[in-house]
Order: sequence, then structure tokens, then C-alpha cells
Amino acid sequence: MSVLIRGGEIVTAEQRFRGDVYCAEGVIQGIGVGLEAPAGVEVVDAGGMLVMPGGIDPHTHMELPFMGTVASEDFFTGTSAAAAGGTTMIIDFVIPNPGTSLIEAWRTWRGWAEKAAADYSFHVAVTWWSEQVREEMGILTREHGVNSFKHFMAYKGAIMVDDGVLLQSFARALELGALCTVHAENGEAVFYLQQRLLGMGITGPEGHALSRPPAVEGEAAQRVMAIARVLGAPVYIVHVSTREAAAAIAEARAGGHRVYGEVLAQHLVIDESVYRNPDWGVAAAHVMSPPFRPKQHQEALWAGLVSGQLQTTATDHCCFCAPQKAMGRNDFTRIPNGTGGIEDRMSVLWHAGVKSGRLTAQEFVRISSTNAAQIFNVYPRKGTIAVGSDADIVVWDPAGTRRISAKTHHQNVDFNVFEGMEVQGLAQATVSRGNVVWRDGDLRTVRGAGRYVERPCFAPAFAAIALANAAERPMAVEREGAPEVNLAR
Ligand code: URQ
Ligand code: ZN
Ligand code: ZN
Repeated sequence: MSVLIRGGEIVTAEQRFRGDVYCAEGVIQGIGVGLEAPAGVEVVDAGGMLVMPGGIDPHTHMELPFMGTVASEDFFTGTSAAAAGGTTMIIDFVIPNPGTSLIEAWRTWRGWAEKAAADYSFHVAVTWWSEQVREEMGILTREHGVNSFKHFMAYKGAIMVDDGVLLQSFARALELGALCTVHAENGEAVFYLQQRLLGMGITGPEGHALSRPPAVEGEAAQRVMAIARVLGAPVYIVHVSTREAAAAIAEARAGGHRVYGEVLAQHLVIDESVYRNPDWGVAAAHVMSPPFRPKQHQEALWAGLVSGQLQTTATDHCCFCAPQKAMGRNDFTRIPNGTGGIEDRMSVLWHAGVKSGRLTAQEFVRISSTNAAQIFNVYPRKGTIAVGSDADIVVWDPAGTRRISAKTHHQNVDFNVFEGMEVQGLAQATVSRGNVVWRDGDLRTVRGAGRYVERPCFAPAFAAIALANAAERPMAVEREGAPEVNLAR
């Protein structure tokens, strides 16, 4: 398929300029003013619109088996809803059960994702440790295009890993030139508080937030960064939700540690009052981890994005319908954790970020697409508008408005955490590898059109950083015959 996007203003993370974009064979073939459309090519009139790189959501969980059920959004419906909101690529998660093969799990998720309507990639979770895991991490990086490994410090008794596993996995990832990402909550503290609260007879959704106070995230974020620092390894902290974690990341970055922070659109605009909703179903629909926070944490997250101390935005799109959430009717620890947002992330970010004056349009592109592409090493194939880049583009209407509702969204879930929010800024058209998949409210995604995106490792760069850090290490002893200390190997 080919398409000419004409008359718009192109906005990338680096620049803004008037230009037409011609796409064919899945890539951007030409950028310029007054381009002519070859016969038969679809023309999208972008007059008055911004032409931006399609959004990249680096954190989703389509059809995730979790807490005794399976997330209601699948790879086709989820990537379709994403397109309706201007997002053209997701990075989802392969999460092996502890004790099972990472590669077998990767194959299983690859099967599920065959139905995707737009491009996708996978972080692979390290949920246990053994020589087999070490070996499979190598195979996944060398043969399957995986350059990021996820670690859950929460979910005790399920997928939580301890400091020992973090050290082993981070060291292995460093050898491979892969990036480690982390869900930073102290799972032991959560478990302890859960038991205390249940013992006090607190069983409702409010117990979920009470069992995960900000300190539980702040401690885990500091601990995982300290562990990474010991090894000279970079680390990416997902769904940063508190000022404690945001401040710890800013301090680590100021000290020269390569740390990245991700913020969910939901945590930027929704606060913990939702857990006091008298309607159990509404409160339970907002149960996710980390939970929604007191409002003052939102300013710290916005400050992190504006200052560049936090780099990406995501949704952690992990949907459960009311009957699924009701599994925890009498015990909040059994409410499946997760909320949706993939269709609304870009509009919410534009409305609360750009329209409010916090962010420029170029900064919006950086945090909604470019940074994720660069951090996870698919730039400039993804995350920019350039000749040769994949034709993943959103024609953005900066003045358009819409009211968010589960009644009208394309997500396969019966609740929308942004319900009723009037937002300015919306996708007028979305192009996925040169195919117009969304245009003026018409969703034209094709099941199975999405492709798996391989992400090469960073070996040279990370190894250099680790070596540099090791060289600073005072332990290098100038004694005859002393062993050379180099933890980066
Ligand atoms: O923790 C996650 O990121 C997954 C299991 C989705 N659920 C959630 O509450 N964030
Ligand atoms: Zn998480
Ligand atoms: Zn997640």
C-alpha cells in the first residue's frame, strides 16, 4: 500500500517543518513540499494537522494469563485500539512461569501475537534463575531479537524475584548488551501489609492501595538502582508512580548512572480517590500496581517528563472486565491487577501535557515515541519521520476534541479509567507501515498485518559503560599477581 500525506506540519523530536510525506512498500520514500501522488495512491489531506511518528507504547500486556484469569484485550483488538489513538507499535511482555523455559514462553507469546494488526516486540521476563535461564537469555538476544529483560520485584509467591536473581540477571544482561527493566515495588512489604489489612477486616479495593504505599516503590527503586550500580549496569524502571522513585531516579542520573524511567498516562491524571468510590466495581476497576497515588505525586511525574529525568510514557495496558475483577469481591488481593489505556494515552498526554503548556509538540513526540525507540534500539527505523524509516505515522489534529468513554472506545474491556474525560488532541489518521489503518473514525486494521520487530543488543555501548565504571572501582589492586577486577565480563 502507498499513501501521500499532504499539506501538514511534520513534527519530530528534533524539528518542525511544513512537508508532505510519501510512503510506499512500508517505508517513508520521500519528504518534501509539493510532492505529487502517483496514480492510485491514497492521499490524506493533512492541512492544519501535525504529522508525527506513530506512538510507541513500551509496556502492554495483551491476553496476559494473570491471577487466575486472562486479560480481555488480545493482540488484534489491542493493536487496533492503539491505532485508533495514534499508537503504531507496542512492546509487550513474555512472562514465563518460574521454573519454565524462557524460549518456550517466547514462542507461545509469538503465537498469540500472530493476530496483531500493527508492529510489536517483546521484553522477556526473568522470573527465576538457573544456568538454563543464563543460556536462554543468550539465545534470545542472539537469535530472537530480544534486547530487554523484565524483572518483577513484586508479586510474592508468583513472579517476584529476589536480589540474588536481580544480580545474576543484570550481570548476564550486561554481558549480552541487553537492558534490564524492573517493576519496582517491595513485594515482601506488600505481602506483609496485605496480610495485616486482611486481618483487620479490610477486604475492599482500598486495601490494595493501602498495601502499596509510596515507600514500597521508593525503596525498591533505590534498591534496584544500587544493585545495577554495583555492576555498572543500566536499568529501566517501568511505571514510575511516586515522587520518591522519581527523585531517586533523578539523583542516580545526576550521578552518571544510566537509569531510565517510564510513566503511565493513567498515573499522570488519575489519583487514589478512585479507591474510595462507593461503587465496588468502579473502585476495583482501578486496581493496578503500582496503585493510583495522592494527587501531589502527579506533579513530580510531570516534572520528570518536562525535565527529561523520566523518558517514556506507556499504559501497562492489561484489561480485566467486571466479572474478572469480581474474583476479588471478598479479598482485594484476588482482584486481577491491571487497567487499560492504549487508545487514549496520546490524547491524554496531549491534553494534559501540551495543551496545558507543560510540553512542546516536539517533547510530546519524544516521550510518546522517539525515546522508547532509542532506548529499545529500534531508532530510526521507528520513532521518527525520515526517508527509510518505517511508515508508522499519525496525522494529529491538535484542536480536535473528544469525550473518552467505554461506550465508544475500541478497547476490548467494559471500563475506561479515563471515562468522561474531555480531551483535546486526537489522531485524525494513523498509518501503519504505509497502510492507512485509521481515518476520520473509520478503523481499517487488518488481523495479522503486524510484524514482530527484532531489537538488536547494545553490546558495545553498555560494555564500554560497564568497563568505564569498573575502571573507576577502587578495588583494582596494584599488587604483584593480584587478580584483575573486571565485573563487566
Ligand atoms: O504489574 C504489571 O505490570 C502487570 C502484571 C500488569 N498489572 C498491573 O497492575 N500493572
Ligand atoms: Zn508492573
Ligand atoms: Zn506491566
